[in-house]
Amino acid sequence: MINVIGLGYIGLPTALMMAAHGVNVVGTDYNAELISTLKAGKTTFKEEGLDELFRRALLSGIRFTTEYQVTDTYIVSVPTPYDKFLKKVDPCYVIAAVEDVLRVCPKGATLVIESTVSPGTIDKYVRPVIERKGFVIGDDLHLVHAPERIIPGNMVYELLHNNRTIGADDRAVGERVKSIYASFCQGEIVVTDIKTAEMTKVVENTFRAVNIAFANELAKICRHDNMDVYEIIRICNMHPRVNILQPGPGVGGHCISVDPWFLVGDYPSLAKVIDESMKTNDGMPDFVLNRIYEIMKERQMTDITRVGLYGLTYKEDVDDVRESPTLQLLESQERHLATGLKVYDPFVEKDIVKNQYHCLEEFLDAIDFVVIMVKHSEIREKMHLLEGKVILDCHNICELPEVYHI
Ligand code: SAJ
Repeated sequence: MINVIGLGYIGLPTALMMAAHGVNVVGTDYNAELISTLKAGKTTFKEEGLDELFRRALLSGIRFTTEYQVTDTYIVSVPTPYDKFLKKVDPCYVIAAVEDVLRVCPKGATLVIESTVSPGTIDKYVRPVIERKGFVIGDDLHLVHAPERIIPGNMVYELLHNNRTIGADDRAVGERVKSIYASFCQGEIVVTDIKTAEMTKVVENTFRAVNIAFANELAKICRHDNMDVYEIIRICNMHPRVNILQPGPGVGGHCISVDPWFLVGDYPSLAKVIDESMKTNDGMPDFVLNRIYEIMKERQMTDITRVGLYGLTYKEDVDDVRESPTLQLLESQERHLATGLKVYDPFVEKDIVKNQYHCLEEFLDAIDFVVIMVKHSEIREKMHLLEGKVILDCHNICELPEVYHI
């Protein structure tokens, strides 16, 4: 039996996927409310294919509880927040979960950590916790790091098809864990050591962050000299060895906007390109705010309350608002002692910011100037509703005439 600890954005789909493929799974989370929602047969966030996977996992007998189980394999998928000021990972939830596993696990159990951690975290924080409790790693307990790689918005497909990395001290243990993941994963599963596995995960997200920063920097250069960044990127990408990403209003989510900072925090004098890239991405919401003021001036608009931000989530067609560029833009506006921007997002049902609307038509009636912060399918399908508005399109998705870009 596998006990998956932490049933959030990664732990839940992983537990469901294993169960749907015949693995005996118990999901544990300390959040009793979340467990009762799952026990009531409801998923806790929106994701393509998740409800169907949930149905299959229930049929296969998955169980949910707040209790840690006595079993031979644990998968820890708890959050790893980062300290914004120190730019370092905070392993407190991982450590707490490991301590709780140690309270119940039998001798010889395997502990797999899926949570993203910075390189060296397992050596520095996890091993000492295990050793302090009197466990001999490799004998009483086997340690493995299997970082998750799935992308919100396409999690179910990527769980099935992505290649995976398993880091283990002992090759045989790595191979055994590989066979568990192979119960559902159709991609290649590489077995390596723990520190390499930690580093690969952070490097993958850093690669994407640096490349998005490059696109954002190009957007700024092109804005400065009135060139069309999208046309330039489109043409450059026709070169066989060029593949530039897209500029946007900022980088959100709990991964790409966070993980690269671990490298800057740990190697401040070495991670120069990464540091600059992260600053470029973090500066994008402010850049958009300045564009809003610039366009208002050009259109002789003075009332900021007639301006609306479309989209609050960190990217399209997900309900996750962590590190969202829209939230960053609103914070920045408040720091300048200004407020009044209206906001709407079809995926955010609760009120989380001021002046938030829950109906697209009402939102549009209340504004003259719309800023497309997130390219949800909804706005792509209903673009005609924006006719007659001043439009700042941060994703180049709007084909109406006279649209402004970042
Ligand atoms: N973005 C751009 N321009 C682009 C692509 C993305 O501005 O060309 C922005 C998005 O709008 C969003 C942010 O970047 O705000 C991040 O979105 P994303 O879709 O690139 O990635 P995430 O954060 O949803 O998921 C990433 C993935 N990592 C990589 O692609 C290397 C995923 O595979 C990881 O599992 C996930 O991080 C994670 O959990 O670490």
